[in-house]
Amino acid sequence: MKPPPDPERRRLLVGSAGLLAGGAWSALAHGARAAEPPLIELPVANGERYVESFPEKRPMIVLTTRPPQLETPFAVFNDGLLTPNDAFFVRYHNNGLPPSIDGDKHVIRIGGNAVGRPFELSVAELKRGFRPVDLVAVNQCSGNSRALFTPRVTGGQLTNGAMGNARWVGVPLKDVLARAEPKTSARQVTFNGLDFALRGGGDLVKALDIGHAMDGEVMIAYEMNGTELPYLNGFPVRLVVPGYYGTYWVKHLSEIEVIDHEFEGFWMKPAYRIPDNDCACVAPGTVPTATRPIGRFDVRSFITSLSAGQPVALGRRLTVRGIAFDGGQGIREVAYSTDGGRAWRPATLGEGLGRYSFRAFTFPFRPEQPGAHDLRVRAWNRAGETQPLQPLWNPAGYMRNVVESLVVNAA
Ligand SMILES: Nc1nc2c(c(=O)[nH]1)N[C@H]1C(S)=C(S)[C@@H](COP(=O)(O)O)O[C@H]1N2
Ligand SMILES: [Mo]
Repeated sequence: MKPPPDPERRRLLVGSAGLLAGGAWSALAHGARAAEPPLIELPVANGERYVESFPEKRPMIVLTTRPPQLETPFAVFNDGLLTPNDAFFVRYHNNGLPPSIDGDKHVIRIGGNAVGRPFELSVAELKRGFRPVDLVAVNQCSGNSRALFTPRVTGGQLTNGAMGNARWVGVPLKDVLARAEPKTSARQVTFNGLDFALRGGGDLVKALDIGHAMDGEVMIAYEMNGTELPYLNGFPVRLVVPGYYGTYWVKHLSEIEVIDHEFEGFWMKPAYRIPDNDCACVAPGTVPTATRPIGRFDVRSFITSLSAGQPVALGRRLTVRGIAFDGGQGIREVAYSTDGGRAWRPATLGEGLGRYSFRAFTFPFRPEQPGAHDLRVRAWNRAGETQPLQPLWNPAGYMRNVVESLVVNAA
């Protein structure tokens, strides 16, 4: 159900009526001593993590509390193709979160040296004055699965839960930019949000090439899975860049600039860059000679209905379920192996919600021998791109997509 529209809608992060009234942060904000939250052990070295609720979130795997960085418990991906808002992962770079955000009164400024008519747009005007579009798309952090890199790399030690699939409603960025009358000198468009760097560090500003920004698919979204965006996922508006890593999906969007040059802010250079070669990889432990900004997702697939080490019944037939996705070509095929990658057979593709969505698949599995069974899945997209059988490495720990092995135990 959609909440009724409320023009005075405002979100408070701190305060008695605010989002912090419950959960982990209220204890921090008020200096109270919180009860020890539950711990889980992720299947990586130093994998101990707290599991805590944050505003509008069910218990999530906590990477850091300030800023909040929350990973989705992997079992959620087996519940349905869309990731519920209260389980959607959260990533921030900086400590400074706005204590309150206006809903429909929040303003986005559109300007820069390559527009003819800079203007300001409230969220109410955005919703009223433009034709909405609706798209299901995966948001995935560049560093999703980083904790699985060998040798280990620095950065948030995420397992596989820094991704999610949602139905986004918003306005094509193209239509908003057109109103500002971009000049022929326009080269890039930059995006900034309300969050900020409290002590040092750089405000997160991201850039897209003008052609990409004007492709009609990039969206300023104000709805996620049929309701307003949760505060921690960008309330009241965020950029949705279908098929591209989450770093470009700027939250609490407040400033858009069309510029006549290539933007070189910290979060475009040197951050969020990948080796400038076909595999986006280098020999483990080495540094790339040339880099480019990270772009589209590579192809990935995961088994969701079983977890590592899970006991399965000997001789009983199981239907194993999973999800696959890529950067927007769409998934063409998923293969599976139940013997550690020696024999492969086609899985059955299931429901999909468009070429930017998770795509479901299933395959049958009947363990005939007691003991360990090594299950693997591998997807191909419509361009023939697939997942490597051996892991690729880069120093930032981005874009992991190796065919993973999931070992279950038959008894
Ligand atoms: N304003 C703002 N937007 C941001 C970020 C941020 O730090 N601040 N991080 C980006 C990164 S790196 C990712 S992976 C996505 C994560 O989106 P989510 O927190 O809604 O899951 O937000 C992006 N947008
Ligand atoms: Mo990210």
